[in-house]
Amino acid sequence: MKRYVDTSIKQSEITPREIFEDRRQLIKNAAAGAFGLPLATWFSREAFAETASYGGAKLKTTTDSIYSTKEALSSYKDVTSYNNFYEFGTDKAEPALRSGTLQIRPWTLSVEGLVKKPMSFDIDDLLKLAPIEERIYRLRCVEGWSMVIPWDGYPLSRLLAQVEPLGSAKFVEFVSLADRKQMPGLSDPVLNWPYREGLRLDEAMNPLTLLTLGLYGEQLPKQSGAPIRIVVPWKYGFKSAKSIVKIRLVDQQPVTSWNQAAAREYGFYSNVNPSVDHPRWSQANERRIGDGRGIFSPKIKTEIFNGYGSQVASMYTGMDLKKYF
Ligand SMILES: Nc1nc2c(c(=O)[nH]1)N[C@H]1C(S)=C(S)[C@@H](COP(=O)(O)O)O[C@H]1N2
Ligand SMILES: [Mo]
Repeated sequence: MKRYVDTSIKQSEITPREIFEDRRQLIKNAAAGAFGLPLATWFSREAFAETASYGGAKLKTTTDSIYSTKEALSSYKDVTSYNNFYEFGTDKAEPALRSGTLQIRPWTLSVEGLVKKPMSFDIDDLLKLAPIEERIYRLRCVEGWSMVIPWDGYPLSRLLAQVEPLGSAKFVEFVSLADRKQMPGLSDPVLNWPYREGLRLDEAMNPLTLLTLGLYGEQLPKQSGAPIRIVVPWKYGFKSAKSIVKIRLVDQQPVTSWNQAAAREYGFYSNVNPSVDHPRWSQANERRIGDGRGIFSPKIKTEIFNGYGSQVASMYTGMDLKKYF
């Protein structure tokens, strides 16, 4: 695990976190059975309560099953405690432990660039802009694991319609918040901050691309990208930018943080594709996290476009997916 030397954190702020980590160790020991069964169940409920307390208010959602998978859900606990959110550290446990400093109100999302009507939206207005649907999507991380998550949001196209993209707009750029005071991971130059991602305009307009405000029926927990993130289920997880503050419509393919960090490893398209290996590992299989089978979860075969081919493959006809990986 990576160690942080973060000079932006005052001594007074370190102490509670260390206490918290001691407590986690206690909970881990308990979960491992060190204190016998009755206490172990109490401690694991306690661990759940601590991650759950990051969650926001309840959302009123409708269920639109045509976009949802019927596979077993990854547990709320796994969805909110095994995360990639490098602004809060590179270890999977760190976002849940360290994102408490993120300020999610007030929050403004600006939508600008090649649009007829550039607009800024307050997060509480975005919650009311369109009916919120619950969609159960697979999320496949480029690292080889996946989860099944009930996301709450509405198609990004609903937001883009408001600003009226110009004919010259060809791509959409997403920019995440980058504030050292709120995000301790920014002291690590592992990525070029702010976190930036992008899609081609037709990908952004695809009905699967979800402007995401919640999960499991509540507003997004901080570690999941509160208060607003993108979810693009047919692409590797890193395309789904968290805690975004800006959406820009542009005429050139935007520079993205992961592509900038290692262009050979993380292409702009990054469509899930079992037949295009990552330079350092195979992408043929994945391990499903949080389906209740723990470490006994068998490897499953990764599907082209993460199983969403019937809805997205036509956007790539004639494209060499090995070249445009
Ligand atoms: N801003 C930001 N967005 C991000 C990341 C990140 O580090 N920073 N990690 C990405 C990666 S690699 C994945 S797999 C998903 C993980 O989403 P989850 O933690 O909600 O499962 O978020 C993506 N979005
Ligand atoms: Mo990822």
